[in-house]
Parts: sequence; C-alpha cells; structure tokens
Amino acid sequence: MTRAELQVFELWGNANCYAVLMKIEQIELREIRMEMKHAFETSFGVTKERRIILVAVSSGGITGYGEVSCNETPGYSYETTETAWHILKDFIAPTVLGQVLEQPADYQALVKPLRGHPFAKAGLELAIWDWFAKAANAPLWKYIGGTKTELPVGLSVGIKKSPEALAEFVLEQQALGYQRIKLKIGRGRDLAYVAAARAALGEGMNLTVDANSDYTLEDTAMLKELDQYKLQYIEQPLENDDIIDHGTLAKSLSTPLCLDEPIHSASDVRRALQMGAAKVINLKIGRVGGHLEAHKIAAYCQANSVALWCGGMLESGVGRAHNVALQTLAAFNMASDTAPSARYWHEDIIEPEIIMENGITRPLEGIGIGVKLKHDLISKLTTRVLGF
Ligand code: OSB
Ligand code: MG
Repeated sequence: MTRAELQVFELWGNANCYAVLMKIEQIELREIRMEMKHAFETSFGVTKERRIILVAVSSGGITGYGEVSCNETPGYSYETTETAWHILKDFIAPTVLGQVLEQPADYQALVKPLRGHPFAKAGLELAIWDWFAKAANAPLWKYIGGTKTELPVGLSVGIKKSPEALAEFVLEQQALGYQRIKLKIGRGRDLAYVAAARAALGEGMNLTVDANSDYTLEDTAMLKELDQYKLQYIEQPLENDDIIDHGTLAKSLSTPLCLDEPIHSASDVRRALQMGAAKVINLKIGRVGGHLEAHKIAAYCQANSVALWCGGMLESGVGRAHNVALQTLAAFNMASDTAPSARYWHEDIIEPEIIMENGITRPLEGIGIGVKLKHDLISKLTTRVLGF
C-alpha cells in the first residue's frame, strides 16, 4: 500500500464501512434533460440544456443515487452523455449486476478492466457510496470522514459578450457573497475581460480564470500579462491532457497554475508536482472516476501541501450533493464551484435545494447524500430509462 492509500484507509477506518454487504440487485439508468436558466459559455462551446444520466442502485430495500456529469459534447473530455450511456449499459452494469460488495472500494476492482470513461464509472460509484452511507444510517459526508461544516463557495462565470457586460455581471454576483469569482476565458476574450472584472471587483476579491485548454506555450507572453491582475490562480491554460508544458509555463509566471482536465488520479497529481505544473488542483469527482480516487487525491494534496478545491460540471442537485459531501474533507482549502441550485436551475430535482448563505454552503445532514429526489419532476424531465 502506498502512503496516500494508507492515509485513505485510515480515513475510512470506521466500523461503518464494513458493517453491511451490498448485493447489486437492481440498477436504473435514467437520462433527464434540464434547461439552464442562462446559457453557459466556455472556450469549448455554449451549454443551454444539460443531458444528465441519473444512476440508481438498489439492494435490500435501500436505493442510492449518483449522476454522470460529463458534457453533452466532447469539448471538456472525450466522454459525452451518449458515450457514458453506452459504457454503463453495455459494460459497467452487466459487469457488476448481482455482485456482492463489502465496501464501496470493491466496485473499483470490478470495473478496473474497463479502460478510461471515468465519468461513466463515477455515475454508479456515487450511487454505491450513497447506498453504503444510507445502510450505515449516516450522512455521506460523515461516512467518508468529512469534518468541515462551513464550505466556501466560488462562482464560475461563463464568457460574456463584452468586457463591460462581464464587469456588470460580476459586480451583481459579488454582492451575493461568493468568496471567489472565476472567469471563463478563451482566445481573444481574455486580457480586456480580466482587466474589466478586476477593476469592477477591486483588489480584495479572489479572482481566477479558467481557459479550458485554449492556449499553447506560444501564448506565454499574453499569459504573463495576466500576472498584473493578481489572480489567485490560472486554471488549465494549456492542452487538456498536458502536464509537461504547464510545468514549463509555470516558470514564466508569478501567478500559480491550477490543473483540471488532465488530473484523473493521485498519480497524476504526483506527476504534476514533479513537473512543477501546478500549485492548485481542481478536483471533480466525475473526472477521477468517483469518490474513492477523489479521496486519494485529497489525501495526497493534504500530505504534499497542494491547494485543493472541488470543481463543478453544471450538475443537477444529485451531483452537487456529492460535491458538497466531498468538500467536507479537511484537505479542501479553497472556495469550490458549488454555486446554489438557483444559480443554474428554475427548479432543481432535489429537496432541500443547495443554498448559499454569506458565501458558505453547509453539509447536508440527512442520511446518504442528504437530499430527497423529486420523482414527479424527474419523470417529466426523463427522455429514456433502462433497468437492469
Ligand atoms: O472547467 O470547471 C470547468 C463546466 C463544464 C465544464 C467544465 C467546467 C465547468 C464549470 C462549471 O466551470 C462550474 C459549475 O458547475 O458551477
Ligand atoms: Mg476548469
């Protein structure tokens, strides 16, 4: 066992994890479509409607819920709603149906022979964690060893039509109490936008940018210009699978780099540190295949003094509830992208909805993910269902 694994093991060394056996009796895949309140633009495209796969797993009268949070298009990662449906339907569900798990980690051993597709794998993995927490009659955040009860919230702001429009928007949002504002940027929609936002927000506000891989090392001079705006970090400026060029770029900048897209495991974080490619990690449960690897990454970051926060994928409340639980781990020390339900949805599919007060969201105290699903609303949003 590696040091990081050992720490994770200790983190979970509570009796609950081993108290019950789960026989995977039923799995349900359900695609829902949720129209967004406002279109969300990044360097790779515009999202107006989410296509989300909700995964339910049942055993012994208890049902756990997870969400597949990848995009509809292969703009952020190669996975799409459609590829995740295929991988879950044709490979993951048939592999695990009828299997008996002693602990959530057993799922990863079953799906290990299936290469890649972390978002698809995470959909069911999250549901399994919810099931185990419910079986132990514990809130998920306590079940995974979380301790933090005040979780700072940051906002991710899509690309706007002009620097002026962006400045106006971020001012309105700052007034709502967000503890950090992250601007999506892209080629030709960068310096003037960042300057306008910084001027509007003032020096004291935590401000960051996320390029979603829109630049190359040839843009180093432009990226150096960003140093003057005193950003907390620059997220994923270079290619989506790169850590080596990020290491080169970091040497030219005073602003720290944050990696998102290329981090799929604790080993990826280790390699990124070796390359000097990042001081900050954006951890998304889906991108790393679920809670198990997310917890390994959290333990690794904590042991190596890497700043850590939890990213979002415009999830429904089910995915957000998992994100909230994850952020209660002590390793998280920067504001996370867990904007409240009302920021994205006219009506979320959970109750209570995710809320923010004074820039803080709190762990959900109900058992499991801590929220009830609105099954009537979910039925109306459903476009396909498949039961195993
Ligand atoms: O890079 O963090 C990103 C949404 C879709 C794809 C990639 C990203 C994002 C966000 C959304 O920034 C943040 C949120 O869910 O609130
Ligand atoms: Mg990002």
